Amino acid sequence: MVRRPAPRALRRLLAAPAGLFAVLARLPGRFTSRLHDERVAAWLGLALGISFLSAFTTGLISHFMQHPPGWAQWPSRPVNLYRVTQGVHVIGGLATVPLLLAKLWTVYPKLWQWPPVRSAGHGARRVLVLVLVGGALFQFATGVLNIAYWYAFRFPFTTAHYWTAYIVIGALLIHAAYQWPKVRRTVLTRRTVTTRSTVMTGPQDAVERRAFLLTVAGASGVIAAVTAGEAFAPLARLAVLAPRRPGLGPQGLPVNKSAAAAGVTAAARDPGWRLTVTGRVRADLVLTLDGLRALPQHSARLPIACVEGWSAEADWRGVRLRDLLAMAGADDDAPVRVESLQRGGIYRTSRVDPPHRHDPLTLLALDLAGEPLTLDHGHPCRLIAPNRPGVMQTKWVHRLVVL
Ligand SMILES: Nc1nc2c(c(=O)[nH]1)N[C@H]1C(S)=C(S)[C@@H](COP(=O)(O)O)O[C@H]1N2
Ligand SMILES: [Mo]
Repeated sequence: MVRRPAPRALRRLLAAPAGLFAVLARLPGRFTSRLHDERVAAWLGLALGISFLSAFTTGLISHFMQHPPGWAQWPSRPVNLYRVTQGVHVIGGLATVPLLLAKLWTVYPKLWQWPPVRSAGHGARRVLVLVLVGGALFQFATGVLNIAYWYAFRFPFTTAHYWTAYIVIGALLIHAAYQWPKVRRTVLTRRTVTTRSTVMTGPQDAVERRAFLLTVAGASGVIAAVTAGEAFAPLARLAVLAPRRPGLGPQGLPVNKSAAAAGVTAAARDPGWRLTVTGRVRADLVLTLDGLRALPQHSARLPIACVEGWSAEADWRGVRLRDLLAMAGADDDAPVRVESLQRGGIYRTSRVDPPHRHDPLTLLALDLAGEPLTLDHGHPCRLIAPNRPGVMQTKWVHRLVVL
């Protein structure tokens, strides 16, 4: 039998993997910048590790403030605690983006290691890095889209962001444990080591390395500077990247959800509006707006601290929540559910646990900045309490249910 040569197309097809291999194997040689360096990677890794741990901790604080586990209650003081933790979460998170990009660029040649898997352990470490990088990019992308109010994704942001955080931090801890010797060798000691050709040891290299790291730190600093004003009023004019700014909005305060968007305009304007205190009370209490105004009024200067990072202080005035609950004869230790006129949406109600319930600064506010609340800020009345996420400062309140 005569063996005919394989058709040309088939030969090409067979040659393709070999060709691809040759291209890939040559690629690392093209990463000529001497900044693809172990020490640069270690410095960036250390900064990223600290930043991720900070984001994780402040993220957990925000999550558990909104979904308190049965056995723990958040204190209502210090007044600005949540404002600070959430500012650190969002502004710190944004400032981390240049660090992550620089780190990915620095270690990029490693992604082209050939062969891709050298052993089971090596393969596992590479999968871990893939999870870490993928998870981190996901957290940044969804976080940035969320604070820009661009809900481009179909899944619920908070749930996805919360659960991915555990995956990222788990992968990070294992990665950090594995990389720690490198960090110690390169960052935490002064000794110069010469391993592969990518390690830079000369004085010129040190200058180059420092310049690169300073540039990255500078980029982080610039991002922080142009967003910090969304939470820190003295920098408000610099906050060109912030979606909300203190001082901008009706009564000098930004609005996240307007009355129109919440679909409450007619109900909130209805002269027949009543506030009802009900649930586990001695007797239901029903008050008109004039009735509420006839009760002792108290002032409080408190911030709205939105989960999206912006925050702004304002002067509120209204009735203490604890006075209303006492009038209705509510049980002292019971939590309270504050209900809005709003019909749908997850933020139409919020829960007030005893520490906030008893705090004299927790008000059912009627006035803001010396005038009755505008419709968008929650007319006829809204909850305002210290150390509490903005999403739990319920607007257009019409019912308090003692649980
Ligand atoms: N009923 C109701 N209350 C709400 C919201 C909402 O969507 N519905 N949004 C909350 C959010 S996310 C924030 S940050 C604050 C903002 O209050 P402000 O618009 O008066 O600044 O209101 C909160 N109260
Ligand atoms: Mo918010």
